[in-house]
Amino acid sequence: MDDGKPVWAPHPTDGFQLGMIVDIGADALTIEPLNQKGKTFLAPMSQVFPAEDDVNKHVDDNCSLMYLNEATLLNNVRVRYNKDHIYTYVANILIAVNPYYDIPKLYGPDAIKSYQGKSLGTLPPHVFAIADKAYRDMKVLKMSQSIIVSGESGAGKTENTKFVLRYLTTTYGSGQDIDERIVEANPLLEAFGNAKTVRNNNSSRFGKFVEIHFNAKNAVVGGFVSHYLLEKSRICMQSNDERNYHIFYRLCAGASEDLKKKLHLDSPDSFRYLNRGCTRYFASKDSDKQIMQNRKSPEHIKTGALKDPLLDDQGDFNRMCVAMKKIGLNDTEKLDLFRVVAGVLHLGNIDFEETGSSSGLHWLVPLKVEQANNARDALAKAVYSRLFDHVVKRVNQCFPFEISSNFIGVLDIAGFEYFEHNSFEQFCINYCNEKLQQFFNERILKEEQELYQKEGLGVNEVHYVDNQDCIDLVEAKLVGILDILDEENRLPQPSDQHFALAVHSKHKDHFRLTVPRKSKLAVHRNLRDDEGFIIRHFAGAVCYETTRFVEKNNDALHMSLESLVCESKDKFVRELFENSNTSKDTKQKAGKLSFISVGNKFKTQLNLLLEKLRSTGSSFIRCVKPNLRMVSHQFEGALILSQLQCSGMVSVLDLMQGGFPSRAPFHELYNMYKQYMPAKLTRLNPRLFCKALFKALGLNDNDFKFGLTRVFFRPGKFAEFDQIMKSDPDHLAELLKKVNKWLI
Ligand code: AD9
Ligand code: MG
Repeated sequence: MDDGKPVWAPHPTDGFQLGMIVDIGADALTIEPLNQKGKTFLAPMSQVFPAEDDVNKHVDDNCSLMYLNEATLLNNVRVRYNKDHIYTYVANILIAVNPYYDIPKLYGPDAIKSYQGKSLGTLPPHVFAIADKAYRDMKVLKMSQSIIVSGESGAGKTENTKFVLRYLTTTYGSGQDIDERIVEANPLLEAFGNAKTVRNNNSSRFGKFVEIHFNAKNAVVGGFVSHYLLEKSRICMQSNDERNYHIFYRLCAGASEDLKKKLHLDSPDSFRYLNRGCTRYFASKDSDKQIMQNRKSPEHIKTGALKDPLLDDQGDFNRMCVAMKKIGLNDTEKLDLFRVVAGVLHLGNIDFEETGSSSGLHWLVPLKVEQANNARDALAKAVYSRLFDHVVKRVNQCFPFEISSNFIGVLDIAGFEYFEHNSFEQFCINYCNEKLQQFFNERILKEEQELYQKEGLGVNEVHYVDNQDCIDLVEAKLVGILDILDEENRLPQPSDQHFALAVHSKHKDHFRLTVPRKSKLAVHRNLRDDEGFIIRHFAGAVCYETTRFVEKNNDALHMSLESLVCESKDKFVRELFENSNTSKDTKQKAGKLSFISVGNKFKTQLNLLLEKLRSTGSSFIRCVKPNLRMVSHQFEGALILSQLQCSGMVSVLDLMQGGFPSRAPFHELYNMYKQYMPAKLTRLNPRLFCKALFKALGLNDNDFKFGLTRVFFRPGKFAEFDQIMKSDPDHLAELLKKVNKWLI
């Protein structure tokens, strides 16, 4: 690298900065920043990268740069972002930076039209191009496709998912209600499953896989939504500056006077579950006390999250009602939903007093005040999560399909999470991300190298860390953390401490697991061994605090409450619980708290999802959050760099640097271009045909390689080739002459 040219060296906030190497030590380089002459610093060798000659140049596909590394990728993404080019390819992977404002015309009807039928790379990078590729692959390969959208909270997953759905239904719809319904289902799902958090004003608190189904003629025939892990703790309690699910506020703000009267609705301040006052009433656990102490003054509660100037609850209510109508919900169904939502709010306002006598609420009395409060909250969570299940089920009924040939599925699920305090929710979501990362590795890295090998290309092997050991640590039968937790849940007196100790004792020497006390990795060294564990994930080490793991892993209601709802006078409420997973086993244990495992249900769902993903062709969209302030035109390099690293892009770049990311089978090229060729040439077999063509085109030998069944192109070279073939008739005419001559 030391050829007198500037290099990229680490920078604490920008990610990388340009500098000159002024000295080379044993394992560190001395760097002089270009913009701070005379002021040198040391940088580890492994974190200094060659820079492109022109650092202001940007390219659509990062693979067409000379040097593929994390610094040139970050720089390319930065230059593009500053010009509103928020999308960038790394071969077939799409990087999408959240612009935090509406870029004019980026998603308009003209844009939608222009991407139709265009192969990847012929137009500027776009989420529409990925959607169209998935569609074309489905059609040509007669195989279902999936698009995996990932990224941290607020990175733009849900917005990009919606663009994919809109693109596919608009472009390849059947012109019937169904197209619109697939798009209009979103406002309803978001009303019940999204909330304002400190990271995103419209944060999805559940994961989803949306399938659009197509018939044999490749037109849209219906859809199906699967959902994962709705965050239940939010229903009863929210952190500072966060809100409960949108629907609660929207209903309070948007319901007609009539409806408000009927449902006894008032302003959100009057409900414990919305004014976040619930912890005041049962702050007996340390964690709750902590939360209470962190809370600001009551004034803050009034002006803060409840009436958020950024959110228009009333307008959103009306928009949601329009969406409900469009997807075919009638007034009764609508009222059913609203009634239960209001019911949850009223439930939250129930207070308990220690009376010593058996008067009061029949089902709840034998408990202490704290226990009764907990039971009330458990009931509220159960009712709301059943309601959410119902909403998804109802949405699925509005775009049914009988015959489907193939589908395109879009996965919108939270990315790797690493907070100051990490609990069961983060544990589950990070486990999920380990599985998805493995799938990504399989598709992008492993299969790629296997293909090179099979085709006899002799490319250097790229090493990447297989994370099967981490996945096993979580999901292996009996010894995996999920099973250890279930075992704890089944004990007569389960405890979070006992669970944490069991995890440590079963995995004493596991490379991926360590006790908080010993770790240099985590800020949580003050945590005791029976209070948590640290897992080394592919994207970094995370310390999980095991307080409440046992409680959060249990989906079962106290039997008395289960009977209460099952005997409800309200038919709709009864139905919500009718198909609940209350097994016979549960019924026999009447009176006791039975156990339904949340973790293992998620594991089963996840394994089904991965099985499905493995049976499809796949595309990846990596969403990136440019800054923590949620504002436009602000590129925080270091923050973005760590997201690119977490998403596994770095190993991809390593692979691409030495590899051939685009390829095309001989017969495909033959079919694609034979119409432009003279008869003499088309009589050749596809392989010879391609050889003749490439020779005649005078392509640079370094740009491609002939494998056994296909041609491989260097980063960015296939699009160039395709361009020449399709768009330049003069050149083509010249070419034909050459080919003829060469054949003779
Ligand atoms: V979370 O994990 O559900 O908390 P997401 O889904 O990754 O998160 P989301 O798609 O909700 O993030 O995007 C956050 C906000 O960024 C949106 O509400 C928009 O205001 C903004 N956004 C995201 N993508 C775009 C875009 N392509 N154009 C304009 C955007 N604004
Ligand atoms: Mg989202």
